[in-house]
Amino acid sequence: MKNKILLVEDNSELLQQHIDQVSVLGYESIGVSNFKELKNILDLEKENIFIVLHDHILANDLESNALDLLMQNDIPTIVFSEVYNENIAEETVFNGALDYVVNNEGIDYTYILQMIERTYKNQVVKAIVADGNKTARATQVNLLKKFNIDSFEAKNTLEIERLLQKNKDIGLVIVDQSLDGETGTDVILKLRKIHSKDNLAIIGVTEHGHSSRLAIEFLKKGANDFITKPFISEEFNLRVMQSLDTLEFIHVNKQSAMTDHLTQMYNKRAFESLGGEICILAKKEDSNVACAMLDIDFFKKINDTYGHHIGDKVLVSVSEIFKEHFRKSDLVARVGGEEFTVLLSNIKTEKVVEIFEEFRKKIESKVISTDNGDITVTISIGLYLSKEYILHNIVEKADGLLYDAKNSGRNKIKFLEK
Ligand code: GH3
Ligand code: MG
Repeated sequence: MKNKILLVEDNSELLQQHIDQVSVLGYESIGVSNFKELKNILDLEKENIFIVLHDHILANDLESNALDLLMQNDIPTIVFSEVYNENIAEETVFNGALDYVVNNEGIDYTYILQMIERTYKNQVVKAIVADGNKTARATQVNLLKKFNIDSFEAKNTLEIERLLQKNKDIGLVIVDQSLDGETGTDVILKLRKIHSKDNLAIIGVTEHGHSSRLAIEFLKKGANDFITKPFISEEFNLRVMQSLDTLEFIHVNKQSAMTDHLTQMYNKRAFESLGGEICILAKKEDSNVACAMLDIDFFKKINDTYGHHIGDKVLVSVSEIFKEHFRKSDLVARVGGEEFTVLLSNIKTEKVVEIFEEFRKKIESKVISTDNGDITVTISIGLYLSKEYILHNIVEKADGLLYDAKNSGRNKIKFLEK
């Protein structure tokens, strides 16, 4: 991913001020103060720059040429100025800048920093522009491109659905009211039956001079937002930014609600939700499901001997072995203090026993270094393989087997296939 910010500023004091401001976001920044330097930097670093901050008032040859050169190179550029001039603002954005930011009491970095963050993250977001009119589609595709968003074009629900199925990184659909044989409101209604508001942002675009009734209909049918034609690109950008920020906020919160803070593994809630999905899919495909309950042996003794913080360190070390040993497609979760669950489907008997036996050995041989000396732990495992698909029941069976493993000496697997 491109990760550098380019600052175009002829005043060295201001340049340093901008560098200090953007450094809080953790991106690397490069400054240029004349046109020659700009050309050299673009030759060397073009592939690494995701945004440019460009001072509007520049003293030397930068003023007339810099923006043109940046636009030729398709690099998202925010022009800022301490003096407001409506004509210049419009002309600058019209000529291809992403935004024109003004503040006559010094530069307001809050908004600029937001734009920088969004433009950076947009590198991994894709969008669909659905409009019956080719020119209108092209205009919006261009606007999104300036904002670092790659987009696809579509004319109806079928095309949108095909694109969504093929490209899981699509986060935004912009739907015009006039499409090929359909209305935008109908399309939104259909899309919302499959794609929820917290997974896919939809912005409805009203027709020229339309009443606010249509905007209301868009929102009622499930659009996250709407925009009224004719719009200026700044408004378009802001609405896109707002929708994507909200989507991301929901995603981060969801992730956090499903994650165990100490180990960053899935928690019990995530296990129940994702485990349920694995069972439904396995049933559909008539695959078997393996469920393992794992519990660290005599963990209480570690806390009692070394203290709770060392116990935590042991849990983190064990979680790292889980992450390294199991595949991304296996569901692994910390479901209790020192208790873990693994769920995998479509697996042969010998293979599943081998996987867990290897894991047991890895835990046993791992030496965990702490301030209080080296620690080793062992783990007991209950493993149940079956064609049963009710999560609660198979977890209970695996739990019973874990109990047997504990009672028959610990540091072992009790396996049952049904
Ligand atoms: P067994 O072999 O029978 O499983 O014995 P055990 O000592 O591992 O099991 P027991 O259930 O008696 O004790 C589990 C301990 O795990 C008690 C609890 O304080 C500790 N524990 C639970 N969650 C955490 C945690 O997040 N951090 C730490 N350090 N300890 C925890
Ligand atoms: Mg235990």
